[in-house]
Amino acid sequence: MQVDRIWTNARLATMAGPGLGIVEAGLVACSDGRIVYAGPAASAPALTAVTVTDCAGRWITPGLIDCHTHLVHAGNRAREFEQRLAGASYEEIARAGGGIVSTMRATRAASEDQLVAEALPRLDALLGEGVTTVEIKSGYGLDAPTEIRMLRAARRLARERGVTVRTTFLGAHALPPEFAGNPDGYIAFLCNDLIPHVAAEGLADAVDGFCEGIGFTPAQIERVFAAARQHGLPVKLHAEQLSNLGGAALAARFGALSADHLEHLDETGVAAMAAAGTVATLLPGAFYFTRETTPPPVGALRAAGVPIALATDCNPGSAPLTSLLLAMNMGATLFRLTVEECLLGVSRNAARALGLEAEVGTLEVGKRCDLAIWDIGQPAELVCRIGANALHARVWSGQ
Ligand code: DI6
Ligand code: FE
Repeated sequence: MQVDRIWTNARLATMAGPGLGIVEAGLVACSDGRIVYAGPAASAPALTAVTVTDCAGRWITPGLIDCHTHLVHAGNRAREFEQRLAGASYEEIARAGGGIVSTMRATRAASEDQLVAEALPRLDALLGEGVTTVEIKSGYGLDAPTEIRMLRAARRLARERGVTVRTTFLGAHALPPEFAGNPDGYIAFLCNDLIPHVAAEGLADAVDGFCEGIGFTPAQIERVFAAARQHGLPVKLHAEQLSNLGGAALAARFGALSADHLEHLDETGVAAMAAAGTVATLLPGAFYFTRETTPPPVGALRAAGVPIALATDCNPGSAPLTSLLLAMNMGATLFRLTVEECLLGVSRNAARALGLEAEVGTLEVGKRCDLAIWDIGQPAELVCRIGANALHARVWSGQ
């Protein structure tokens, strides 16, 4: 068989199971940007390729997937970081007009070019660790022009770099000043104007919300989800981060791709997610940065068979984090996830949290040839080490 590229002499963690799907003496072959073989070299068909890369025993995993980020935004909130060090809480700062609304002001003032320029170094930090797919949310515009500009900037990032971008509309992130005292009016604006517009322009691949005391109520989120469904968009939700409002169960009722954060998730929520096949996306960077003390109920999620994903939550307020490798380390140390759970959480399960399980997330025939090639002796090193980057090479779509 004639193919475009072959990687030989590699050890594979295919993430296709069982466990990490480990293959010693493995080989990956690619044609037209797709994997045409991934497995033991000894069982491969006879192959000829234009380019053959000898991996010299290095490990190959699927390209990593960061399935929850707020990568596109303007400015930073280092000042609030100092306030929190001096004792103010995340919620107090938000209620005093800081927090999400302060990033909203900076983002509204930024052009699309500026948003792209500010996001690129953050994106490059992720790509430098082997990320090949990234989800990017809106939610710092909170008005029509800026929400649309954020989503366009996110789509543009995919043309600036070799990376797959999935965009998520997060209009229901915070209440903008124009609607002070009128959250239901803002929700009506989202449902009647902005979601139809964003859907018609093909700017969003999913719809998200922030279901929280400082965000929106389950009843308000339900209206957003109904509008998303009407326009054929899947949903996901920031749920149970600071308190338990039953957001995860609501999301599950709408067949959500994922419910995210989940520190205060209860058994009812776990059962609803398990029944709906909703992925639990855990964000240990936000847990760490806000100095949360209640970890998500990992044991209950595990017992119920809920797939677990891990992401950076890269945002200027609660997780100024651009390292998915560090997110894995925190998932293990802070949430006691196993190495296997961490690695599946940034590959196969992260793909599922984006509805991309048929496309990416494992080394399997037919999937996009997105690879991360690592200078390591065993996969656990990717989770164990802090501040190290063992990436040797990154391949997106066979390139
Ligand atoms: N939860 C979070 O952790 C981020 N958004 C959300 O809904 C924080 C966003 C910010 O503080 O800017
Ligand atoms: Fe978030």
